[in-house]
Amino acid sequence: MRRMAVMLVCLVALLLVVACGGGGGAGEATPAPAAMATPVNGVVQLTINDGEIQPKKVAIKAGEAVIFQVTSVDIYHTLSIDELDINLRVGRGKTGEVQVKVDTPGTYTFYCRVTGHRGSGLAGSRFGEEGTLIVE
Ligand SMILES: [Cu+2]
Repeated sequence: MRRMAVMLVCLVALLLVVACGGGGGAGEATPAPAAMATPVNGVVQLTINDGEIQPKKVAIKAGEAVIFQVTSVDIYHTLSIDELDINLRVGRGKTGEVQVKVDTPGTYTFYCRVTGHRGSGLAGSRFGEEGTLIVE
């Protein structure tokens, strides 16, 4: 019985460690749907593949210069942010970079400009290459 209690304490301790672990990491361990990506050493990594941009939510600080590193996996894609005049084209299998610096806090949309990739809105479309950039 005492052994059982010790095991229980260990289990609770383990759960606490796991629960507190997902802090400012790169977010590889916990695939939480609403996970917000933030720059790591000034760099945000994005991957565009098969109709999707990952991650879909990125948060940066106003006035902070951040490098967006964009990898296109299957075919060529773009990372476009209309309000910021950003339009980076990245070839298939390549990684491109663009500096993003936004002085005005707000919500911006990044997407792929290739025809049809952003999403047609049709039911069943697998394309939805867009995401949200939050500047705070
Ligand atoms: Cu695309």
